[in-house]
Amino acid sequence: MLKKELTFALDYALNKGFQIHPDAFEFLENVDSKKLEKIIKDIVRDKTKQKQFQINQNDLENYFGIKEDKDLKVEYKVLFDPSLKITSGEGISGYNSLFVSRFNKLKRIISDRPESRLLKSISAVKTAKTDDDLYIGGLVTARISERNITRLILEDPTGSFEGIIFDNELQKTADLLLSDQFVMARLTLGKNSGFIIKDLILPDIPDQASNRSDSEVFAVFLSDLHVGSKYFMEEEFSDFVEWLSSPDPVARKIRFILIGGDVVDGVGIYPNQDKELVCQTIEEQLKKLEDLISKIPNHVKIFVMPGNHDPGRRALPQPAIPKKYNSSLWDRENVIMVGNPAVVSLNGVKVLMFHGQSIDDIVKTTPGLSYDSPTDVMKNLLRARHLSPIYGSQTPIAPEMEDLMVVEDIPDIFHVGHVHRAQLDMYKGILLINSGSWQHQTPFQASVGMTPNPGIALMVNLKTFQVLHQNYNSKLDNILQS
Ligand code: D5M
Ligand code: FE
Ligand code: ZN
Repeated sequence: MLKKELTFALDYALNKGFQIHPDAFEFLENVDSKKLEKIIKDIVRDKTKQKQFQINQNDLENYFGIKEDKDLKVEYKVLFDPSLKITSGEGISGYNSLFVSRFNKLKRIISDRPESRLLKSISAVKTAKTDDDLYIGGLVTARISERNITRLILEDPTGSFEGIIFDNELQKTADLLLSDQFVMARLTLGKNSGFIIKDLILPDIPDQASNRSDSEVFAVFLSDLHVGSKYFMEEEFSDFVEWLSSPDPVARKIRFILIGGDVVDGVGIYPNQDKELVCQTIEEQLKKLEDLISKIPNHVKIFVMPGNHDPGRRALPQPAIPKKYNSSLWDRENVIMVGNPAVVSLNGVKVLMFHGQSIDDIVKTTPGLSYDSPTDVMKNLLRARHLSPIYGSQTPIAPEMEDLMVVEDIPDIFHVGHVHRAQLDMYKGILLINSGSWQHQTPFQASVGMTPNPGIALMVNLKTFQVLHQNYNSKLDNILQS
């Protein structure tokens, strides 16, 4: 049966002598019913003036201003996707290869620095007899703070090394080191044959010019929808999707949407999750996601990356959400399924996407970092040039032959989710975005004192890097930290 607002609108037009084309009829069925009366009256008035008495889809697209602007350049490319590279080495030998690969990749990255000419292997340094500075590079196996000193243990493929840090400032730098991250150390031989660490040098991001889009196209950054959870903000998310088809001048320039993981809430992710789900199967959850994003105009490309709630392999790097759970989502022309992490180029702007599971382990072990400021954690990841260094804690890491979590390619935008707090920052010319969430605070989050700021859509002008947002959370007024 037709909604009464739609019946009213159709009767109104018919009484004025209009015909309604079936395409227009279908379009009107999807329009917010509260707005129907005004729309039909406006169009009837305009077309009567033009002495035209048929209403077709074109009229409605003109009215809403959603006719695609063909002049906007839209080019995208998936530059890195682990989905096809995953090999899964087995057990101990797998992890060995992973760490050797990590060491080698990061040594290559740090070799751009002048000091690295002097870099020696740990075994060579151990037998050195010199008063000159020595340089080694290795992965952090331990940092131990005792009274006034910090002991640091590093490992490279030739052996293990222990050095002492006396300097207070350098101890603070050492406190920020993550387990298993790569660092270069400048040392001198101490009087009693031990090594004193004089400086710690991270791979970090060099100064660089970032890429910009030639045309003024916007990309929207979203994550942590948690579709299927009873806390998913379905109404607010639908309002946002509807806004994408509105005459708003920014909405009309949106050509990309990037979803940074936890697209669905999943099944069996935490104890008694079923009591907090409205869709009890992965298939149902993904179908609902598909229904929601099917209302996004076709000229908007949607990149979907998995997080720790999504189906597929849980260990990092994660392949894209497997097609078997929803093949029609995979087959949609404007949907691109990628793994976690992934690098995509949008009109030449490089975006590194990572769900952000490693943040849990990092905030636990690093003084001064917290869930309240995810972009500070993101800066640490960039300095380490690694997305998930800590091995053996909460974040599962697969024994890959190659370490695919090293940040080899320097992005223009670094997009992370997971912590459910939208936040923006800049680091060495890289725009840092934590894209928040579309899930209300869950009982678990309340129990650990986590306050999310959900319901904000962040969007970036890829030409100017200006960031705008749409807020769908009526409870938030001062929402964005940056
Ligand atoms: O994670 C949502 C947020 O909740 C994210 O900031 C991590 C945090 N979280 C999730 N599980 C835990 C545990 N077990 N301890 C502490 N903090 C946690 P999401 O991936 O959406 O569930
Ligand atoms: Fe999440
Ligand atoms: Zn998550």
